[in-house]
Amino acid sequence: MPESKCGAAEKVKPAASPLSEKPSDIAGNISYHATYSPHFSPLEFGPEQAFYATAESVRDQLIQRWNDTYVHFHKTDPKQTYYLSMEYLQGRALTNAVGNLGITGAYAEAVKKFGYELEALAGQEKDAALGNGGLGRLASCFLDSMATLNLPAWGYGLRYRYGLFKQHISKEGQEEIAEDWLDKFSPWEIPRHDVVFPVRFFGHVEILPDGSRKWAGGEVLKALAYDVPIPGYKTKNAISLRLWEAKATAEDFNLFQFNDGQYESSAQLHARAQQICAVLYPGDATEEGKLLRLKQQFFLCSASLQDMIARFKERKSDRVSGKWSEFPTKVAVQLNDTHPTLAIPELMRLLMDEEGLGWDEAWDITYRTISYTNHTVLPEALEKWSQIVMRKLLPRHMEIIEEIDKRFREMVISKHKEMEGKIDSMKVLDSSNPQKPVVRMANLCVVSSHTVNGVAELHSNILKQELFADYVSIWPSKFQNKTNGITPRRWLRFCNPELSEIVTEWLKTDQWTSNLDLLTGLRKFADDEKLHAEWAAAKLACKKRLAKHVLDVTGVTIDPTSLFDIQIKRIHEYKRQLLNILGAVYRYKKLKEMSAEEKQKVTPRTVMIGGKAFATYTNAKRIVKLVNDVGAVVNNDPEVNKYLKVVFIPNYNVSVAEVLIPGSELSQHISTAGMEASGTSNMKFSLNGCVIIGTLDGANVEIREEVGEDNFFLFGAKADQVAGLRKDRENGLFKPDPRFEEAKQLIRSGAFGSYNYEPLLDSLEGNSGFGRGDYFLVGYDFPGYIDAQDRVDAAYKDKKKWIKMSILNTAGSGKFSSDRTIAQYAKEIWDIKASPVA
Ligand code: B1H
Repeated sequence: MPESKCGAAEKVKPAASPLSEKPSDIAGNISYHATYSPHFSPLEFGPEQAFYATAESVRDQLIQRWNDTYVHFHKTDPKQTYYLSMEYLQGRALTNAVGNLGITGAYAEAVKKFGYELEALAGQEKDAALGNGGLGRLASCFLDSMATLNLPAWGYGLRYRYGLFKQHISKEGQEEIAEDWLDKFSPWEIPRHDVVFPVRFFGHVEILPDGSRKWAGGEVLKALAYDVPIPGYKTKNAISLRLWEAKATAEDFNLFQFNDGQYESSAQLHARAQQICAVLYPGDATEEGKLLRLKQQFFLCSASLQDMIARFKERKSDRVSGKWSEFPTKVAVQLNDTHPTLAIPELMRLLMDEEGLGWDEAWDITYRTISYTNHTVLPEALEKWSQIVMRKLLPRHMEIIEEIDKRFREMVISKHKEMEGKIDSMKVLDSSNPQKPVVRMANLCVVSSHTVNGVAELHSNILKQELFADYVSIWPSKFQNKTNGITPRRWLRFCNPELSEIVTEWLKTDQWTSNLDLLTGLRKFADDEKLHAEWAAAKLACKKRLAKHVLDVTGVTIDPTSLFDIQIKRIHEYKRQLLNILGAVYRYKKLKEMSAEEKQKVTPRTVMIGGKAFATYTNAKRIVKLVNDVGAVVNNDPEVNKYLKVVFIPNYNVSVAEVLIPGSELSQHISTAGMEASGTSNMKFSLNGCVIIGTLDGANVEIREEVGEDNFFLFGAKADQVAGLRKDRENGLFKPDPRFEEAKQLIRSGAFGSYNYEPLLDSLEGNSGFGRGDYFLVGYDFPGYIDAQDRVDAAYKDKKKWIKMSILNTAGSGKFSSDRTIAQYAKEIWDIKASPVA
């Protein structure tokens, strides 16, 4: 039971105005919320209660800005972007909100009056984890930049009841537990009982007397909006993340059945509504799972588009012309990957069936409104939906998709005869397997969007040269690159106050927080001894904070003077955590073979690996287990544990990243070249003065260019070699390095326990097929990786050299601000302009 702070609240005077930024008024406002927005017994004012009251007080500040921004956009009626995403990884909001509003100091002082540290209260908050990984976190960084750049832009998503699962590590490996982020309530969301739209599923298409078509029947749920205000940094603008919740109403409740004791059947639609927003990414191994995922996607698209259209009409009254053709001059819709593709047929349906437009006009509007970002070229991640399921769930949309496909094929034949032979791979509907005809969602996006973009130079080139090459001949200017970015507020300013202060002091300005290119100004001090001393002290402080986290969550003590080497990301074979752990196993073996004197020369290292494996991805779970098993042996081996520790960081999420990244010195971004579209944690590490060991993949390529080749440990096959190397392997031309064999052999010998690792190790052997035959080229890249690690060890011994590399990483990170990325989207895709609240 936390210490009761009962009575402390009453000592503080009520606030003069909820918006005062004076610490005493803020304290009054907090005490007001503790009393009048009560969620707990009035006798309690422990850290948790204090967090909620503080958050509600901050929310007052946010709502004022959010209201002002809403009214401002309404009056000025600018073109507005809507970012449609199935995922947002918002993490915690308190520190970010007070930081962006510039009231951190005032709030810190205010909560002190109750005997609390702001940081400790911030630690009470649960992460909003409505996303899986990079794609969801990118969406959240983008919202921060949209608000900061004063852009008229909103995000739309789903309000999942349970976010991404909590990862528990047991003797068996990873276990998944539902993440109850709404366990109490979220202080940041505003339920909008005035914003509700109907969303239909199933049913049939009716042909009306005038020949028009209408979707009818089936079941209709309600979408209820929850608004999460997103404050910009140092601006009065606050935009919205609008999350939809599925609901059934009283009309759907069968009181007769209920009174008859048939409780379950009396509320069937309510149960189905709950399923829609129950979890992010339900398992889709079953047909039911697939159907639910498709329902989720449509639910997001339909509610969001109805909302946009309602807003377009609402603001129309102030415009001279109210024509539908103006819609694309007022609305831009960005699809975050193919997950919200159904926005395309749904916009067509709404325009034709609900608003009475003809096909050509509706198509012109849709095409000019929609743009699509591709985030992956992995074949298994390219969505394909069964035509049979689609027709059952969304009969009218299936008709529209068929018509889009037909018109596309006709267009190719009439205008691009030379491409006729390519139609089969370009068309939207693939019925080549009559048992399993599918809709190819990426093709539907490319055909229906005015712009398609990749997320890093290399990835965008692969899209143009491989995945979408045929379309480039038809639409040469449709394809663009927008290299991803990260918000410098959360990912340096707020998560790493130690380094931020140094940067501000040496640049003599804190403007870098919203103009990250200013970091290049650090380059001229890269050899300055005073800066080196300050830099090293800041890093050490962050490493100590990280060591404390590791001790708290794993019980393992790590040495803050050892080299902190981190790989944190979703566990996936293409990301090659297996290469990392095999490298650690090899290092362990060499240490065991060394004499005491030889060991003295070794660079002590702590290898940390963290990340969640998708619940049904067996090999990824085996990797988690292997890392834990290797750690258990290495960390308890007195002969080596002064020189090597291996730690699995459980339950990696946004707030854990905020502790790990500032404390890192080396970070691993070692995917098979061509497979990681961009990566964004690589940018966060580099920004925090961490040196990268990596392949020429995704955004690594551009990071290396920016920070300088000497400040990046490169190894591995290049993207354009990968196909050839796989072929060589199939032809028996691959000769494994003996060091690679030694590492695998040690695992096979049972040195790390008796768990059956054979299926995992077997994936690295043989010469054929996906999953076997080392598809991800771990064996091929292993020797280059070990050599690069040797270069790391040598460089780390030279403290001066290392700190200089660290400084030059931070100094070269300006390009990777999401402010730059979003400014490019705004200008080159959305055609929207800043609209600051006066
Ligand atoms: C990325 C995904 C993704 N690409 C399917 N694709 C999903 C695919 O739930 N699903 O079905 C969820 C997510 N995520 C990542 O996007 C890329 O792998 C990263 O390289 C990239 O940095 C990130 C943001 O662009």
